[in-house]
Amino acid sequence: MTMATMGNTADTSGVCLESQAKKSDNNFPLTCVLVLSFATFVLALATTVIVATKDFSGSSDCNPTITVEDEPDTITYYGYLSGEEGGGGGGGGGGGGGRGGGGQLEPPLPGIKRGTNGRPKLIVAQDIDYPPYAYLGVPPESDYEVSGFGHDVALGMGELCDIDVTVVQTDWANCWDAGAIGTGMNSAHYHGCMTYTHTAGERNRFVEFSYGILQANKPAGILTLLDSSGNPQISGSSNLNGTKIADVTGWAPTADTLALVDNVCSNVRFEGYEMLNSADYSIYSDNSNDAAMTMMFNGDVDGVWIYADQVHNYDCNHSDVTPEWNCSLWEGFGTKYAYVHVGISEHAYNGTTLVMAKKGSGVRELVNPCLQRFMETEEYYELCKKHDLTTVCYPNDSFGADEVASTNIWEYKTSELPAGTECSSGYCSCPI
Ligand SMILES: *[C@@H]1O[C@H](CO)[C@@H](O)[C@H](O)[C@H]1NC(C)=O
Ligand SMILES: *[C@@H]1O[C@H](CO)[C@@H](O)[C@H](O)[C@H]1NC(C)=O
Ligand SMILES: *[C@@H]1O[C@H](CO)[C@@H](O)[C@H](O)[C@H]1NC(C)=O
Ligand SMILES: *[C@@H]1O[C@H](CO)[C@@H](O)[C@H](O)[C@H]1NC(C)=O
Ligand SMILES: CC(=O)N[C@H]1CO[C@H](CO)[C@@H](O)[C@@H]1O
Repeated sequence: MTMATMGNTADTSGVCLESQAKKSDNNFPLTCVLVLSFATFVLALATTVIVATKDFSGSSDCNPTITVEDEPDTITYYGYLSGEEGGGGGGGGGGGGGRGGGGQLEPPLPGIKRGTNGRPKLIVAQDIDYPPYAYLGVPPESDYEVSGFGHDVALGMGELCDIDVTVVQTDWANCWDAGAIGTGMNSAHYHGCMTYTHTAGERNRFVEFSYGILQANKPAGILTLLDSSGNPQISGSSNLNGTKIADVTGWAPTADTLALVDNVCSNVRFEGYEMLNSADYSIYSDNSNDAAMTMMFNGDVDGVWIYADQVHNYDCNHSDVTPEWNCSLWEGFGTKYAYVHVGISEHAYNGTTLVMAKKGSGVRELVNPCLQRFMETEEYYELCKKHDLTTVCYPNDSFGADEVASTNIWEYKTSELPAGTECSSGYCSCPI
């Protein structure tokens, strides 16, 4: 086996690989199963061997193949189950223990007990510096647990469809790092990471996304400094040729997507710029957004390619969550710096998603049918209201007409900003 292949499979189980390296005879899948089972959970050993043997027997290597059947049209939520097991599981877990509920309910994770009794288990991760999507909860909301819109939707969905959802904390870089899948997710520390934007370009080569839990609500923008008379350092009509732009490493919009985007003020594509990674400036800050801002203030770059609502979300004047970023860096919006572009949407296929998971893992099929049902409930509406997201949620019958109409200023394309919007508001209109 080449190093390249090993790299690809290492995530599923390092244990497996070792045994694979030692044994290359026909028995190895079984060995593999045994080692794997031992490493997971002794109590579940007997069941797991029976189940796993069935699942692995046709597999020519140690990489457990999980078969995702065609979307069943009657069992709405466990798209992950095969027809046979779906019958047992779909009945709401009534089938009980043993074989009936012991099928492959979810992709296996090393060191994690599998879901049983027809209840799939879903372990999803988030960081805590991205309000209102993912932040550190404080009393009375929660006793310093991971919190946020993603967390709430995941748990609500799990309750609706009998999926055991656990939310854990991680660094975003474990999910998605500079231009590639993060090591935490690639090594299957969890099934997926929450509240990622389904961007175009590079992410789709490594990961799959569930449906969006918010409409395409995460437009991109470009920040630049304002001079003493309030004029932006990068003109709104510039194609960025010859400029240096900071990418907020690990965050959408991803660096590659700026080249997919038109400048709506001059109707040309952006090109000829140099993109610098904020992760390479971690001496400034471990927080990629803070590092990118510092790069701009220090003159390392002319602009920052960043979410169009990031300044709003990092405004400590309005935020009621514990800031996990440097508040003073974001002061002076409209005086020291401003967006020279907002409302850029070509960088994404969908807004904020519930789960980003390893490509081909089948997590999407596990989550989507249930998510769709949850998003039709009143509880979804209540969560949108709680997090002040009603205008960007997907409305269902619980939403009042007045709650779905308004558009946030950063969602307008720069050429369509309300007349009279000036850089002093933080959002520059196109130059006349
Ligand atoms: C985006 O999310 C919506 C709402 O959940 C869903 O209907 C749609 O299929 C999603 N699109 C993609 C490309 O996943
Ligand atoms: C970028 O600038 C260089 C040097 O001024 C020029 O030669 C080139 O044609 C420009 N390219 C574009 C696409 O504007
Ligand atoms: C926060 O940013 C300011 C610049 O606005 C800087 O002077 C300060 O050192 C930063 N604080 C930390 C903790 O990084
Ligand atoms: C927060 O308020 C202070 C004082 O009014 C102001 O200087 C600062 O620019 C504000 N911060 C942002 C991000 O708007
Ligand atoms: C008012 C509104 O948009 N209602 C929608 C709620 O969700 C259901 C299911 O997606 C839609 O059919 C309704 O149109």
